[in-house]
Amino acid sequence: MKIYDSQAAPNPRRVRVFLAEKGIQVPYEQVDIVKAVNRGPEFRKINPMAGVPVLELDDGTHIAESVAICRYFEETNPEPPLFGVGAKERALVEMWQRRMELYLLLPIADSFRQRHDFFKGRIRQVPEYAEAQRQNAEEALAWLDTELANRRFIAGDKYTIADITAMIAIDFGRVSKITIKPEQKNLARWHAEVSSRPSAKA
Ligand SMILES: N[C@@H](CCC(=O)N[C@@H](CS)C(=O)NCC(=O)O)C(=O)O
Repeated sequence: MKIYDSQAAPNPRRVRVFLAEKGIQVPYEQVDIVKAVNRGPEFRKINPMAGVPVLELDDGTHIAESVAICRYFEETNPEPPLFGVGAKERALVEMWQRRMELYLLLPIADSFRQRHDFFKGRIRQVPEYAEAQRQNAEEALAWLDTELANRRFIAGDKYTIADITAMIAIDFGRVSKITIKPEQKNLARWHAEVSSRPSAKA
């Protein structure tokens, strides 16, 4: 088993943080995304969508999509649970995980991808869309600040995959100057807490 990884990118970090929370160690193989090795024909045999991370199982199965990789390890190593326990909690964690993915990580990623030279010639870029998504990301941060007024973590009183997705998204926002505002005190309190966990260094 191994994971195709890239140190500076947010989605591979999501898996590393998740595994650190579970205390699972998996060998990593670095993929040079700066040189676009992930977009070449060899890597596309592993993941036709060209993204990292990818989990390679011992039987040769390749699992891409960081949340799918996390789900695999939630099944093999259920403790501590990071996708919730029981019908209601699992559904709520899924809801918040999807919200963090769709309304926070995606706008933050697009703010970078849709205008930065790194992606020139790799994807179709629409700079106006980058700006629209930057504004959507700023709105999502303001909304999240109000949500976190009433609870400790994103999905409730327990740390979950939703916190990991939100943290890796917000930390990646710095490259597009998307940051927590001084008045967003609930968000800042939450961010300080999740960032102080040893897993955040993964
Ligand atoms: N939805 C995928 C996204 C994968 C993805 O876009 N990975 C980025 C790193 S965060 C990547 O491979 N970037 C390099 C590229 O697109 O060339 C996941 O959750 O794993």
